[in-house]
Amino acid sequence: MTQPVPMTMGQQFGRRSWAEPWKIKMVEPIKMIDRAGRERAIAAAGYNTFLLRSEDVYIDLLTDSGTSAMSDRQWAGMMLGDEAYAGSRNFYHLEAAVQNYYGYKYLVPTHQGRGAEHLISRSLIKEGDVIPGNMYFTTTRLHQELAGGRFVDVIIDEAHDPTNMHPFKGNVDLGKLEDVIQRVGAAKIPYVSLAGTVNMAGGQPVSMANVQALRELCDRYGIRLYLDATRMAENAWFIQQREEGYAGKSIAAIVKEFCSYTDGAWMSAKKDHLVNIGGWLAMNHEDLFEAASNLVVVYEGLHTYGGMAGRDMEALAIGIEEALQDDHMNSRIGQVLYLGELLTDWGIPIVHPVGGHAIFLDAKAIYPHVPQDRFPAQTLAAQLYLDSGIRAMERGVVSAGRDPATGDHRYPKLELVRLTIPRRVYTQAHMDVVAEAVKAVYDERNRVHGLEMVHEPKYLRFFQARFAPVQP
Ligand code: P71
Repeated sequence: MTQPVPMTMGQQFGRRSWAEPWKIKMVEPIKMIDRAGRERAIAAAGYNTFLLRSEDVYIDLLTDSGTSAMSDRQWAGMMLGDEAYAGSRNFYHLEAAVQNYYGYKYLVPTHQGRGAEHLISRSLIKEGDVIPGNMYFTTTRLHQELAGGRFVDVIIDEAHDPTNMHPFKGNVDLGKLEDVIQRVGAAKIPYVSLAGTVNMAGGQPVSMANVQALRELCDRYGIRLYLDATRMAENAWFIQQREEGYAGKSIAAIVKEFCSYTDGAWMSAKKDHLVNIGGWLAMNHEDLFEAASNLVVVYEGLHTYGGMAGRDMEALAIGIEEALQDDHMNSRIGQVLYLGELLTDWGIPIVHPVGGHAIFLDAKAIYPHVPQDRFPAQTLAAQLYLDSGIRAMERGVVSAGRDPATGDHRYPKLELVRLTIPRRVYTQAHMDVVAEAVKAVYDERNRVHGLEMVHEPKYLRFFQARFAPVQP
């Protein structure tokens, strides 16, 4: 009798296995608390994974934001912090890294992404303005609204369909954009807000052809184009893999070309750039630089640190360089794809194609019997924690918030739970444990009935809202 030959994961999926371009030098212990403890913890957190204590979490897939592992070079850089109040040498290193890899002329540092969103929104948006963009992001849209603007979604329709296999579901629908311009007039549009690998659509990329066409359209109407570059390096990987003519180009070259079609960018460096804190706003126009580098001293700190310590800026400058290496990006997104392949093989409904930073579980498809005002995604995230101490994030009706005009819930088409993979932190074995947990929760799907919201804060409610289980 012949025994089955053991197969590596690569062999099982009909390809050669890949491995991370690093080895582990320091570890942080984690543990799973028992079922009774998990039941107590999630109830105490009001069934909101943002309100759990991290100590009670086993594998933390809440976010890839600020949760990356820094390299030995970055930690060495932390020791080289020049903590002068003004003109720190680490600022000039950071400025050079942004100029070199992203190609923008001027840099304004900020403590994280939303600091930069605040500065660009306050600098450019006037009461009554309209900001078109490729799907909202929570903090981006809130800052646009707080500055007096209104966000209008101009992403292609395919982005709202979790099963559509379009390779660039982050693309702007140029027809929708032109309609908005014609309806409100170019004078009311301070800029188009373009995001790389669109977070709320499932980490879906924008093609080079789309940004080129967008540039032309914006030029025709004299409108500026600013980029949310938070996960632009990941976007570049998809262009390299999927777009004709880019297979032989490096991630760094693709990022630089993409940014050359835009007028500037804001950045949450806590993602692509492999640091635990940091952000920036960069631009080519001097008027925005003037306005933002003045406002930054009011809200963040002096224009040569913007809320970061010197050591943070040094780790960030080094992180930029590491983030744009092809072998890093292959293993980063390779790990996300690995988890996606397992779940797909097991018939679990997720957003396709798999995006750059996370797997998005389709809560509407998993819990078709839970109406959207019973918060299917919030419910699924709580169930996953109960099963195995894995922390995920709701990205559905709770995140979408209320319409400021009508006060009703905004009901997004996508009702998702995000399993976000931190960079360089977890192993393939962790991904196996996650896949098995998702499968266990999926198999029990008919036993849950949803949640009701019992406390709702005014701003960004998903962070602090509290829920209670509903009975059938
Ligand atoms: C993520 C985050 C962090 C977050 C923010 C809000 C709700 C839940 C979690 C932050 C982003 C982002 C994009 C595309 C700007 C920010 C803000 N994402 N643009 O995905 O994804 O940056 O957090 O550094 O202020 O978990 P900031």
